Amino acid sequence: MTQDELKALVGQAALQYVVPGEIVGVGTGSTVNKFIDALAAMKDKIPGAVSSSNASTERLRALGIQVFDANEVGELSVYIDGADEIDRRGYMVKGGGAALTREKIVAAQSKRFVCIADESKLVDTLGKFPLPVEVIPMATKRITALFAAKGGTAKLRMKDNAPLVTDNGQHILDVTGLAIGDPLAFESEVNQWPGVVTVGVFAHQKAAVCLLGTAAGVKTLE
Ligand code: ABF
Repeated sequence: MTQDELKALVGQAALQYVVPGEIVGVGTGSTVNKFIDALAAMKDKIPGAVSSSNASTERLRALGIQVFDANEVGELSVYIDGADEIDRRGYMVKGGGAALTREKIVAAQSKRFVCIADESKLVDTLGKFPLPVEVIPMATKRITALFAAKGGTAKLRMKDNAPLVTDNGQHILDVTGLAIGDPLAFESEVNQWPGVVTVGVFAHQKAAVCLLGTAAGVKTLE
C-alpha cells in the first residue's frame, strides 16, 4: 500500500470515534484531509466541527460541514489529528504543518485525542523530526540560544524567501539535534521560555488512541 492509501485507511477508521450528535475536533494535515473527506459521509449525524487551521476549515466548509469557533462550544468528546512523530506512550511531535498552537488548543478542549498516522510516524524517541516551535518574532534569537544550550539547532522556517507567518501571525523555529527522552518535562520547560507561543511536543495533550496505518491494516495503540 502507498503512504497515501495508508492515510486514507486511518482517516476512514477514525470515523468510529466520532460521536453522533456531537461536535468533533478536527486537526490539520494530509492524513486529516482523508478523515475530513470520510467525515462528509456522516455530516448529517453531527452538528459540525471545531477546526485547528484555516486550511481544515475551508475543506470542512467545502464539504458542507459547519465549523464552530472554539469559544462557542464547550468540551469536545474527541479530537482527531495527525502527527509528525508518535511514540508508544502516545507522546507526539506536531507542527510540521505550522498549525500546532490551534491544534494544542483544540486538543486541550477535548476529552480524547485520537491520533491518525501511517506507520512511518512511529518512533522510539521523539526528536528526529525537526521540532516545530511557534515563537514571537522578537524572541527568536534568545530562544535559538536556549535550544543551542540543549544541543539543538533552531532554524527559522521560510516560505517564498520570507519567514513563514502562522495563522496566528507568528514565526516557526524548527529544531534539529534533540532526543526528547522525557517529553512531559521538556514540554513544561520550553513552555515557560518567554516568547514561546507553543512547543510542538504534545505530552500534556498526548494521544489516548493511535490508529496506525500499516501494510497489515489499521493497528490500534492505546
Ligand atoms: C498536523 O499535520 C501536524 O501537527 C503534523 O505536523 C501534520 C501531520 O501531517 P500529515 O498528516 O500530512 O503527515 O496534524
